[in-house]
Amino acid sequence: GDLWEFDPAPESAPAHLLDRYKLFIDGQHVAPRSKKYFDTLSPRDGRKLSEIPLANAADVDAAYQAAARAFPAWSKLPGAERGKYLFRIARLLQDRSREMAVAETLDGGKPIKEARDFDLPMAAAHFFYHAGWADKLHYVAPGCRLAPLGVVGQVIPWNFPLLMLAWKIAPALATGNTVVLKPAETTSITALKFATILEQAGLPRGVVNIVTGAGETGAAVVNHSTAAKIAFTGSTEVGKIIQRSLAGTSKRLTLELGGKAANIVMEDAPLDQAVEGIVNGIFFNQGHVCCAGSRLLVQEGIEQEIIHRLKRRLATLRVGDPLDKNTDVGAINSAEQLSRIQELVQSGIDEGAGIYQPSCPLPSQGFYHAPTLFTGVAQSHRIAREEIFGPVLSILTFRTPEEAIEKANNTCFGLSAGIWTDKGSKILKMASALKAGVVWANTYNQFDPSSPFGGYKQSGLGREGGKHGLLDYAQLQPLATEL
Ligand code: TXE
Repeated sequence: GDLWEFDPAPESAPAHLLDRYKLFIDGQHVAPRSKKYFDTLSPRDGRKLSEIPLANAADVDAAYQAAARAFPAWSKLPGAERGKYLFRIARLLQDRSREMAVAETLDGGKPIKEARDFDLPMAAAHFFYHAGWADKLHYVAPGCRLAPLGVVGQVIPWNFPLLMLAWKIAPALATGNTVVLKPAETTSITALKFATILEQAGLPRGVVNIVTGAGETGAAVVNHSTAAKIAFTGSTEVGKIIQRSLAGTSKRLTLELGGKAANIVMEDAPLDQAVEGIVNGIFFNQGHVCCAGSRLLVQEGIEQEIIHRLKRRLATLRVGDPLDKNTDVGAINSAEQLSRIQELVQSGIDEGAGIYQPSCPLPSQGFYHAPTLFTGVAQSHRIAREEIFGPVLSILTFRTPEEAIEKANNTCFGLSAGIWTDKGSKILKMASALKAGVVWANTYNQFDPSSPFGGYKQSGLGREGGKHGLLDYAQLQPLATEL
């Protein structure tokens, strides 16, 4: 039947989601050597969905050995041949997008319309884009050869499981590396289903290996001696642990960590557009977004008007079952994440900010949080400083553009920012003063595989996407010029 019409009752979840999954090592679906599994729950109702292998050090070692065996042949393939595999993977993601979107939503809690209209098309777009680079690497750095690094270890988070996988795997393969990837423990299903796409694409065995588990498995991936590079997306806390553990090794490292983006609204901003952008900026994917516009900086004269409009708009958001096509704000990814959000919301109340939540009934089963606005927030409040990673917006004010910049930059993070104004000249001036890897003007959460994404300060190291992202997966060797 049509999966978009799929009956959300858990008993009717497609049988393939209820499987006990296997690791994907050396082109085979294998039971873990650890013989251990853990349950993955669906955040929409808190019920068990599947059993996921808990890979131990021996499993991770087998994955690295397979990737190392696959490396010589894969790295020597002509770029055009590698590109063909990436094109095939991209097309297979399109062919299987319904199945993958439903799995993403069931396993992770995001609204099905976002999985369908954002995650799946963007994941495919990343493979298409990098397929195009595979035979054009000589254009990335003219006069140089881009030599692959070897086996790369990749650890990804749970907010965009398949898309983060695409961000990691596509550039690694385009540049001729082989991969050991670990998805996040609450969202492993689409990565393991993706393994079947690799099989369908006929990717040579061992080129991509997928191991599942939690932090300990992640640490085994990061610290394996075969890894030439580690690419990590996740919390700043774990990013720092990884940075420390790699000190003194020659492994390359790229990190994409947390954020606390300022979304700046000037008095002359087009307000209808700005309100939509603010809502999208913080409630997209329940706010589980590293570049979420979680600090709203509003110019004083329009503060009350913006708050009034936001309250009205929040009341129209449909919060609930992520499998419902009309849902705007779905389920929080896990019980742990829900309690982290609740703790920070409580701190906002305790520290004296004003709280507003629309009256929306939340499902009694599963993990849900109402869209939340905090007004009268001071820069010292935890809700203005810490990443909440949930549907919670903190509103602060400023008087002058200079003050806006100062407040926007007053954070240990620097991943993204937004500016809303009628004046193009203000955009350019302010954007160049913002210490953020991405600055959106009169829009928010716009992504493209050709744009390098990454952070200033504690938001990370290196860039992903675009030509610059490729450089983080390669050694530059100057070509000998003819005498
Ligand atoms: O992240 P972790 P968590 C932020 C967000 C969120 C907080 C905690 O603020 O509330 O982090 O989320 C693996 N060595 N972000 O605890 O632990 C882990 O198994 C190697 C922002 O879920 O960083 C998972 O695969 N790997 C972020 C991945 O790291 C380890 C996205 C991320 O999990 C490890 C996610 C270790 N020692 C959370 N410990 C973003 N930048 O988008 C854990 N992992």
